[in-house]
Amino acid sequence: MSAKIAIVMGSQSDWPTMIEAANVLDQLQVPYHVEIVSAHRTPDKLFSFAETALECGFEVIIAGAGGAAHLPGMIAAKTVVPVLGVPVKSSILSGIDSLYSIVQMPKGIPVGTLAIGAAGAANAGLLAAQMLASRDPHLLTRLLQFRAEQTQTVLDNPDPRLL
Ligand code: RP5
Repeated sequence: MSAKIAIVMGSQSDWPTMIEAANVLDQLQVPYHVEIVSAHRTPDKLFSFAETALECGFEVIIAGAGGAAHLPGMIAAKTVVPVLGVPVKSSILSGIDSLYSIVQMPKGIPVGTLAIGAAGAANAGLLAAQMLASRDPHLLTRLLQFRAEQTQTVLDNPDPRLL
């Protein structure tokens, strides 16, 4: 089955964060495409990736970047495929710069912005899967099972001192 989700990131250094999105999709058995696309270092590749995203069959793009994080917004400007932006935690400003760069899109070009760092990447994977699940009953079942297991884990471990 060809991938309907693309996970792109600005740098190899974003992978330890963005692997969280990949791990969630692996767990849910959802195929994905993964690739480094830098807004600043490979701007022409960014344009060609975004311009061909629809014909490639992508239905959601997860884009992670840090610092002056233009990647999600620039991809969103060049495609109508929904873009989920993940602010990667930067070393100097701890990802506040990434968050502000991604979340403050001007009216007309939306980017769905997640939390900074690993939680944001994992949630981007979950959100992307949820966006596909309305047309995939098997995926919907796996998502509901994921939720049920998560709930049960908390219920089974009520004493915080034991973990
Ligand atoms: C951004 O610059 C990347 O998304 C990365 O988060 C940040 C730093 O990149 P490297 O200098 O580690 O390659 O474009």
